[in-house]
Amino acid sequence: MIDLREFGLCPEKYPGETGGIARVTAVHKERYELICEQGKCYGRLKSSVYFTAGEEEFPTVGDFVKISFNPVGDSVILHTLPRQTFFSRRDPTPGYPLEQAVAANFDTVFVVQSLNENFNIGRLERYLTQAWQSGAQPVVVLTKADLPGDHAPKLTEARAAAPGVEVVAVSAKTGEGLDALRPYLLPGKTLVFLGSSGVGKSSLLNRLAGEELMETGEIRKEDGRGRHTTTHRQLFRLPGGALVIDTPGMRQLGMWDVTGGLGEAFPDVEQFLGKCKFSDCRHESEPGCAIRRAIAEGVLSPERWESYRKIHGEAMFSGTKEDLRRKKQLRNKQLAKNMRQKRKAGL
Ligand SMILES: Nc1nc2c(ncn2[C@@H]2O[C@H](COP(=O)(O)OP(=O)(O)OP(=O)(O)O)[C@@H](O)[C@H]2O)c(=O)[nH]1
Ligand SMILES: [Mg+2]
Repeated sequence: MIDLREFGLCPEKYPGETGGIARVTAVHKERYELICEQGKCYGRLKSSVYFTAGEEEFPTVGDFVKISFNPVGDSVILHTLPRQTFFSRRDPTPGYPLEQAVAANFDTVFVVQSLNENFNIGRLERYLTQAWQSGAQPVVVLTKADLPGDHAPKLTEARAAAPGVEVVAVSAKTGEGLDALRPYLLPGKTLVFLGSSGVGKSSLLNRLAGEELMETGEIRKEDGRGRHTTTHRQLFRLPGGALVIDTPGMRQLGMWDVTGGLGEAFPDVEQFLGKCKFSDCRHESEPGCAIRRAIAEGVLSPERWESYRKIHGEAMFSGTKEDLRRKKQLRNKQLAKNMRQKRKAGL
């Protein structure tokens, strides 16, 4: 029997749930890889719960789910247990502007960028906003520290863009800096790696694991971009007992409602909000604008204000609960229909 606490389950967070719990370790199209008390198994969603009723959250990697275990075939996933933390983006399915959970139930988010052409403060700020929104603690991990050049200015820039967040430079190649990550790699704790393709997420995972758990791929010579080597999300248990979720570098990172995350990612900006003379101040040329004053007095960086404004403008604010519920039902029904059609066509 496997003790799911070794896979991050905190039973006290799910009072009243006795047995039949599994953790999602990987998501394939319609099939989920799970770890449960009996060991590794596969599961499929119970259609009447997930599609017909259409309100249940689709499981994502890291989720805890209730299952009906089947020792000879696929188990049935009955219910997604409430998430403690989750990282979400806008569902890229055309026509369904909904929230999509990318990973769930992690303690720490490693926001990964590499110390080459990939390094980009705007992207870092976006990832950090989403990481804070997830409810977990972000850490900025700058990879490829072995590459030639002086990385100090990039570290300084990253620290300025990540108030209250630890910024570490590491190399999966030489092992440099990895000790700084140890405090996050504790038994039963889950971390998720997020960052663009080619930054070295899977390489870092392999280095920490001491074996080739995930395939890695060369980046393009022309622009340093990755080739989307990792194609699915997967949770691994490291030899020391920490759990790591590796994700594919995501092309579009559409932002869902990040109201809370913005406040935590931009405490330097937020401290001046709500202090203007007019409550509907647009922070343009209105008199008594606290933001403009802070910038003029040099206590707020204009770049940080600009980033905040941009991210705020991009985020999707979720509308009413009723509106969302309806959209979700519609989408789930449409998905169920697509799946039936594919099955009929033998795809
Ligand atoms: N010099 C150097 N190269 C590295 C390091 N880490 C990764 N790389 C290289 O960067 C390339 C991409 O690494 P991956 O680990 O596949 O990147 P990834 O972030 O998992 O990319 P996706 O799976 O596409 O999202 C490979 O050629 C690696 O060898 C490092 O610390 N130093
Ligand atoms: Mg990868």
